[in-house]
Amino acid sequence: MAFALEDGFVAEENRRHLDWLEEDYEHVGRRLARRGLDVEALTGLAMAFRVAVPSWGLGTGGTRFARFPGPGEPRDLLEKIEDAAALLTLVRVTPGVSLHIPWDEPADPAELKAAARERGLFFDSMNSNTFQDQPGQPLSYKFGSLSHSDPGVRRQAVEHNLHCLRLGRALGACCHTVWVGDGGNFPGQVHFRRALERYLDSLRAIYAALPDGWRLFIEHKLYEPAFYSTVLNDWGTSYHCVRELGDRAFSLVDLGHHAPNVNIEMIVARLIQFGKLAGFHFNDSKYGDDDLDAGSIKPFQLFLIFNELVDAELERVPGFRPAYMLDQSHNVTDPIESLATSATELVRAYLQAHLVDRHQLREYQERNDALMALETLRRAFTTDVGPILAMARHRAGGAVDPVSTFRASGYRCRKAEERPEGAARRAGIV
Ligand code: LRH
Ligand code: MN
Repeated sequence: MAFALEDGFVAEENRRHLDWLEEDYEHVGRRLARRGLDVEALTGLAMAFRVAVPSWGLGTGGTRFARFPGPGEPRDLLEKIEDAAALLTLVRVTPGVSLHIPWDEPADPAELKAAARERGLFFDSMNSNTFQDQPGQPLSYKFGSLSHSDPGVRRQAVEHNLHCLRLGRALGACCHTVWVGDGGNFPGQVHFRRALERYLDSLRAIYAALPDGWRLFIEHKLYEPAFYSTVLNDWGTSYHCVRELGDRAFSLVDLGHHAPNVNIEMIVARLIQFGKLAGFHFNDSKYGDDDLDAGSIKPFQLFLIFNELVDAELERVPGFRPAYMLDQSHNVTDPIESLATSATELVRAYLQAHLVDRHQLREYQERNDALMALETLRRAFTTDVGPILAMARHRAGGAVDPVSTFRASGYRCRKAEERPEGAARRAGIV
């Protein structure tokens, strides 16, 4: 019987924290009450927050230089599901799992769906992969996929996406995410307008096969693996494409897919206003698409993004239904610990955005009082909501302190015994 992180163990560990938690929770409650804020309502919001986990983030990630797998790595889909269940036991906000095909091609979809459901998990977005060639694949994606100059390659790539849709239906997923690495490394290599037209044409074939009730997400990216031009390079091009495709197509924002210093929160506001925000691949970065842990490098930017999201949520903007997903590469940390702390940083930014006095902010904006407008946001961002996050996890049956509870459980050591080294199959990126 595979070792699992039990609710009872988590509750046992929590008992060591309850005294200070109650005290700190009371204190933050009193402070927020003075600002007209209800700590119980905020705790409810934290408990209701949801973010999907990338199956490819449960194994150790790497770079083009190397990957250093850790002990007890998940070697197959079922072991990734075990680890996603352990994460859910700790933080309680991650029941959804995003799959990447063919990295996660299940032998038996029904068996996989059942294995997930019995652990309180479900499948969120499907993700296609036409940025790598698979063994025995007739035509190569070396020079692109959905935008390739060869109609045969485009058909092969479209067929792969249709396969992902069929699989996703069997697994009970609800949306499909398309990211392609198509582009060029040198000026002149790719005709920008014809390549985009071919890409859009291929997407039309995928959109036409979208199961009822599903949404199609397309993901723009400035560069990599192409280093001069990328066919879907920015949000503007993405917005044009989803407008062309139809009501069930939306633009997904991966935080790492923008040039340094781009105002991502403003792109989010635009896509909300245009009714075309799919949702997010949350992560963080210092330079390129570093896929670092969310909130680890630019926590204020993460807060400002959630400030736009909460503003739209409170205004009940029509059609506003963003899908939150993590998309990270855990090269030097335990994937479960990174996913637990990253999920927590998203809930933190979301809660802090709910602390913004939006009535006051609007007044300052109308009066062009720039400094007090900034101060209004800063006051929310600098409010410690840690006790509320911990209380929300505790009330939901999760861990007051996820990382210390995970380490105290010895989960990874037990998995190292259960999952002997060397048998690990490539579980995702590189
Ligand atoms: C591309 C990307 C995309 C995935 C991949 C794993 O950089 O963000 O979302 O398919 O990472
Ligand atoms: Mn992504």
